[in-house]
Amino acid sequence: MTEVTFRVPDMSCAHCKAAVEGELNRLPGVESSNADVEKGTVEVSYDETRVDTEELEGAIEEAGYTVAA
Ligand SMILES: [Cu+2]
Repeated sequence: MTEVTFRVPDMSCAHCKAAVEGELNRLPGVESSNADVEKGTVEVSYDETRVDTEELEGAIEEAGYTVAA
């Protein structure tokens, strides 16, 4: 299992957290995700043989948020 942390500064409330985690957790290969609204970060634990960081970023963007570089 691999872990990655994305910076997602435009999350602002519990709904944002639920939306981001919900999209990530739908992806095959995502073990768990934890969005921290205060810090503006999203930690994802995933199986790198099944999903890559581009797909993870895509899911965050699909939820309506921007991944900062
Ligand atoms: Cu929100």
